[in-house]
Amino acid sequence: MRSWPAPAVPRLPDGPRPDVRVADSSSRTLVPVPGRDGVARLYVCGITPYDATHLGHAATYLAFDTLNRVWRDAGLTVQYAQNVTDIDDPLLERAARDGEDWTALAERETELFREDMTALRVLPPDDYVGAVEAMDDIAARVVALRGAGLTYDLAGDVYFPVAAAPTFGDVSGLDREQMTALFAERGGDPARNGKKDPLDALLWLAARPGEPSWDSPLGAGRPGWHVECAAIAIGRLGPTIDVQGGGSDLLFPHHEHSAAEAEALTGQRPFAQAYVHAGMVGLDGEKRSKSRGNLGFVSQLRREGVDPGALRLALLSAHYRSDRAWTAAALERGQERLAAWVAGVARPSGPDGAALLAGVRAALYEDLDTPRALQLVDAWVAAEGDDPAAPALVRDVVDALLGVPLR
Ligand code: 5CA
Ligand code: ZN
Repeated sequence: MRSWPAPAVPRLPDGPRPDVRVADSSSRTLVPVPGRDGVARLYVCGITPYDATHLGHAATYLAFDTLNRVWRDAGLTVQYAQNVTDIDDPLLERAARDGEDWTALAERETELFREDMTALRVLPPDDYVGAVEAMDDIAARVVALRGAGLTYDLAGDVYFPVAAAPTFGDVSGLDREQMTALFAERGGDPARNGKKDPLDALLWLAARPGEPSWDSPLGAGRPGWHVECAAIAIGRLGPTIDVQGGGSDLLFPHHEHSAAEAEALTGQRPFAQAYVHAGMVGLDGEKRSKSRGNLGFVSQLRREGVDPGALRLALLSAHYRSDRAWTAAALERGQERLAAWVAGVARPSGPDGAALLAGVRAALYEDLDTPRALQLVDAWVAAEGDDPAAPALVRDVVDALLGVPLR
């Protein structure tokens, strides 16, 4: 698929740089993600294109954009792949509800997402891959699993048995009861008769009347959700990656199952060095819900004339891992901040710019502490100083690491 245009990223001067570390949901520790051979491999789960881009989506993609910018600043080459779940039940359900063709819905929402990401200056993935365009590859992976004896058939559908994954549960660290509850909530089918284990997940869904399907050696049908991401990640980034990213709603079953299926396919473990999860953004009072449809959309705020830089600062003002409410006050604070920072870098001189850069690096390299980075820039703006090179440097720091142009 077409990705979106890359914004320019200023190169920052050398200086002290700690190791990049991120919170890994699997080990529940901060782990260094320095990449191998100077390459950092990043897979971030993309949208299901029927309600893009709400502010929760935006917050999650900004978190991984910060990681991408930090890695580049650290001198690593980043290989970044992202999918688009452009065929799945929720998309078909929304299209049916609105009497719209599902392909038209998916194309329109994907295009809107590209426009929103461009406006927010999110660095584009190198590989932006739709499930539909990857169909043959995904089917081939399911065929490979079947050839290895790691699947079973149920009334024409193909399942991945969790019994084939010796470390199933290690990504999320959840117990069986918790897994079973979440599986039912998040698209699984624990109660289906004939499954060997309630937690087994669909790899291939045989064609249903009235639903789209694709021919394959498995018969006509379409892929399960988890193997879509496993196949695209392996196909584009190789057998193991540095970071598997997404919102915390993807921890189980999605990332648990896609890791198990990827490991079954490649024989290499762990699939990802770190499983990194952004917190859920909701409306006041319903923090933990996905709040689909009523959370507000990036495109709507853009239409209202909100500066995308202010929106970015508002979304980065909380730590990416915290579940949080979106409020009008956060946006106002982002707008005030942007104005103050623009004025701050327009001064003929300011406090020590190299010290600010070192501080921002230290904050962001340690689990993407954007609230701390924002406070450091606030403090720099609020203080006086006689470093004539500082305003231009701080402008570049904010542009390169926080993605906000100050002009
Ligand atoms: N297509 C799948 C992933 S393969 C999917 O979850 N799509 S999505 O459109 O529902 O979500 C896209 C991304 O936004 C996912 O990483 C998801 O975890 C994240 N996300 C969804 N809702 C929120 C929210 N309210 N707050 C933060 N992140 C969210
Ligand atoms: Zn995914």
